[in-house]
Amino acid sequence: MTMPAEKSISLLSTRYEPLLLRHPANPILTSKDWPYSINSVFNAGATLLADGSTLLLCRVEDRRGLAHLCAARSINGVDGWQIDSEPTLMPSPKDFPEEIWGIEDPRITFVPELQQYVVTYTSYSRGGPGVSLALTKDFRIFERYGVIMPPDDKDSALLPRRINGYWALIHRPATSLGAHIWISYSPDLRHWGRHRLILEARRGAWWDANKIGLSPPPIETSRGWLVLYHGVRHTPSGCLYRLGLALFELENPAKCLLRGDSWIFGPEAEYECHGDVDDVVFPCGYTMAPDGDTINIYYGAADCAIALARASVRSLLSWLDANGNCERRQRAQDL
Ligand code: BMA
Repeated sequence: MTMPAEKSISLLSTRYEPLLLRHPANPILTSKDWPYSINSVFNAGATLLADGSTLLLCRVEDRRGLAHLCAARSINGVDGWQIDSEPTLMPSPKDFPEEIWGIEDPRITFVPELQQYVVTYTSYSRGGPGVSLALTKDFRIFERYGVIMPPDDKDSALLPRRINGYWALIHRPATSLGAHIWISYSPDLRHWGRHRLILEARRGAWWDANKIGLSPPPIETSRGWLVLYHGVRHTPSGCLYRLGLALFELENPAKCLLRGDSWIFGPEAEYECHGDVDDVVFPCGYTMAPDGDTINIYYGAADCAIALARASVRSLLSWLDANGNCERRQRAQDL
């Protein structure tokens, strides 16, 4: 018997095409790969080096529960990782007291004007998480600028070029308004101002209610800055971390052009659902493939491992065209 046309249409519309494809080698890095004793490795920043190889700056949690950063390098970005034999960047609470309880969740931006990588990371201070910044040319020697956004703030990344003469930082302060995404500007990477809320967590039953944050650094496309962000759903059995998409104007990244309503990626695989913290996918970095369209998204899985998913920028933009709206922008600008 053939199905009535209407019925088959509604059945079809309940399916969804996965936009991010998990790599079959997942998880690509775990504590077992580490050359020294650790508890777990997750939430890595990512970049391509000058020779085309991939560098991950991994959040490594030691067996005291405190995190440091450690670099892993691979020619193909999937396997054959060369991991630094000791921590690459350790918390330095003597000079930077805000790092007393560790440093976490780095995002890497290569800045052509400076010919350096800018790493923004969470420093875990007595007052809670803050945003710190360091510059490096080689991921061996770092110039630390210290805290650039005081607690409670995290999930930050620098845009790779100035906007109207100013550096722009996306970050996630937690204020009495909730945990939303903001942008701030600076003439010198040290002094920050013109703070503005750019994307608001939704409320109620939404997947991204109450708490959202930037995931990898924004991806510059001809249509705008493509932003993958995480949303946190509080459930009786814990938090669920999933990913959504939004697009911001190229020369005015405070302006949201489109935002998708549904999440596009969430914990489904075993290594995402079970770990030190269950049900977490948490990307902090991506690299662009030579075709200029495929992105490799590196994400922390269940606060225990690093995994890889691939996506096409063109498909992400088409999905936003079909599923995005800019209603929420109005709301954010009202606040
Ligand atoms: C967030 C961050 C991430 C972590 C996630 C799940 O608040 O601290 O580093 O992966 O929680 O625990």
